[in-house]
Amino acid sequence: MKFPAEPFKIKVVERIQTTTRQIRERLLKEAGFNIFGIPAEFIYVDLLTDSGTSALSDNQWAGLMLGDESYAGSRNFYHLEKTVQDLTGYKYVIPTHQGRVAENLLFSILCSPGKIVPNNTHFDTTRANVKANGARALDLPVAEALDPALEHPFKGNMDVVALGEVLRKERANIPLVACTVTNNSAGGQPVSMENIRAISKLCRRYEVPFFLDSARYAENCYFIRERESGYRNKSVKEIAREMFSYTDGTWMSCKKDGLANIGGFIGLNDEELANRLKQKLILIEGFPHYGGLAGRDLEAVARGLVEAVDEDYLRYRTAQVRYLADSLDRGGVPIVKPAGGHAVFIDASHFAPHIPQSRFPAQALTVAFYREAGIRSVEIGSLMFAEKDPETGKMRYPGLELVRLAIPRRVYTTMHIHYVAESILKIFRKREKIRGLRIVYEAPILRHFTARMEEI
Ligand code: PLI
Repeated sequence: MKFPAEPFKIKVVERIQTTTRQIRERLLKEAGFNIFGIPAEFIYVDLLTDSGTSALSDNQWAGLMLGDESYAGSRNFYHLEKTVQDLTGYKYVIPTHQGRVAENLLFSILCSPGKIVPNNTHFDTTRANVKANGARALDLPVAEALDPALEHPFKGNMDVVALGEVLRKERANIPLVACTVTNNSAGGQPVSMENIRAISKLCRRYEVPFFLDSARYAENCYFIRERESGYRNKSVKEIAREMFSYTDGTWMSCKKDGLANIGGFIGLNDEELANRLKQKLILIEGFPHYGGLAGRDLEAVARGLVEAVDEDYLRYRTAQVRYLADSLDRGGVPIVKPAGGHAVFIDASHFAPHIPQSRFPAQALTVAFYREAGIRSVEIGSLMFAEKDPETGKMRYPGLELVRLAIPRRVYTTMHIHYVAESILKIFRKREKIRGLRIVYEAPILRHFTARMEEI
């Protein structure tokens, strides 16, 4: 087994209950076949997200006890500020309670109708926040990203030729260029330093600010070290400093590579923009020394950010994800290759080719995984992304129909991961029995969270 043992031992455990198939059937019906509606206590292995689901270390728990809940000037804020400055090199650090608030703040200041925000691939809340401020979210992934079976070290890259074209034609309408590391919506794939440098060069030439969506930057930097020439002897921290040095700012959901259950921040060098962000922050989140977080949470984030660049941790982390990917791949399950940093993505169009995109094949797999094995996963396909073309009225379907098995950090053991692999292989062997779905209720935005469906 190519699997480094966990570089930690377990000090506290949380019981998880097993359920019968009968209970799971009932819960699926009650939830309208939407996995977001299943109470977590009835889930055996929860791979819905790696966001906010990390296990804290003893060091972080100790930090929680040192929370300074002062409204202004909390020592935990200064600790967080110094930690972020040290890891990123940015001058200004603005805490927010999670990533999407950082997006909301930034885009409500920089975006307006007619503007365009290019990104390698926008995450769903990023896209929604760009749109909510009247602008257009433009995805520019490299062509390799759209071929799930293709092995390529940096499938998260942005198409810089396309970016150059857009900047040349639309410069006046582009308030910022973003790049998501790792590229969550395109399989958790990393972006190379070479690509980041090329994006930066273009942004500097056209004088457009360049921001990273750095939710999983530590995993991205670890992949750079492993896969890109010239980085083998550099520390993840050094790689991160170089990566951030090519940009003007970042927003980060610290619920991923901050190893925290809540938290986020914006880091940047532009003093005037930082001041505008802080004014808006006071309106929607709170004073700039806590940004919607308790002092104890600021401390957990500050400590988690440092633990997340530990190389023993990152080696185990990426190997655990790869172990699941390899186990599925060996059994013939079609997955996005290579394994991502935080998740394994199953290619539902090939897993269940008998279900057309209009009947949500990836969502149907999430139902099957829960029904058969109590595993919760998430759809990243038509339920999340299909939309009506405003001109033709026809449905536009996404290029990929994926199911994400996102692995929480430091939570599940090798045996849990093995259970997941074995269960999915079993379902794969009788895949023709999986049924498509039809929507009976949907909300106007971000419908996948609350849609209700029935089986066809
Ligand atoms: O969940 P938030 O609001 O802390 O962060 C939003 C967010 C921004 N960017 C990226 C790349 C994300 O992956 C992201 C949140 N991701 C979630 C919730 C996920 O399950 O992947």
